[in-house]
Amino acid sequence: MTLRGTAQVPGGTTAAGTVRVQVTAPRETNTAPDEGVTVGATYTESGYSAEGLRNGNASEKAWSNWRSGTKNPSDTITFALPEARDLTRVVTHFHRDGANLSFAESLKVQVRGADGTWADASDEVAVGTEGTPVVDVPVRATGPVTGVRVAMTARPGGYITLGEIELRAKAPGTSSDAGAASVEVDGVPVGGFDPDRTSYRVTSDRPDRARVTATSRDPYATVTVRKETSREAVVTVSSEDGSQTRQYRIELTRS
Ligand SMILES: [Ca+2]
Repeated sequence: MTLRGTAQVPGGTTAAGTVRVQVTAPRETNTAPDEGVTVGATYTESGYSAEGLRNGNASEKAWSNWRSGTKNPSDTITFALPEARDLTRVVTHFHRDGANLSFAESLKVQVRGADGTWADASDEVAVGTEGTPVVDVPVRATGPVTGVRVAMTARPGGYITLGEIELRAKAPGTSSDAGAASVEVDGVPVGGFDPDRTSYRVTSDRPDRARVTATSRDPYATVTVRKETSREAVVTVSSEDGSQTRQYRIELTRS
């Protein structure tokens, strides 16, 4: 939908403004690597960094809470998001540190709501010791969140190493709309254009020189115009997600 209004320009003048709102089905992406996301830990072994938990590489030893002597009974990784997001799942990739079972015994996900308060977003989830655990936790949240914590409880006397944490969140989907909004011949919109009708006959003073242009219904779709013959042009609209294409055949006749 398109909303039209008036923008107030500093200095007292106004300008016409247009906002186009496109509603799509959401898709899910990992928001942790996004610009502006920050991550920290309650403790990190020297030489490692929580920052390595959001670099897209799950199979590295990015973060460790090893220390000499008594090990930490628990540690927490905290992400801050630059804007509130609809979080769906948190996926924690542990790292197997040689022969050591360097995994948490259990973990819990907590989220910070738009009001700034932290709340549990999962129960305590057992991590297990088979292979290299990947713990995929669905998030319970009543709305968008601005922060995420993975609170880990260590195995008795053990330490923890991690490769990556994914923050799966809803993101705008891509459109499959391959319709044209209008087709123009020499800048004049084709009369009676209907996005679902794909063949037109248009009169022109000079059909061989007529310039055919088109505008897609979805601004993220791509439009190409090809002159098939001196009297026929084909407009092709390809949807943003690449799944759909539609061709409009414009026959040009002498007026
Ligand atoms: Ca990593």
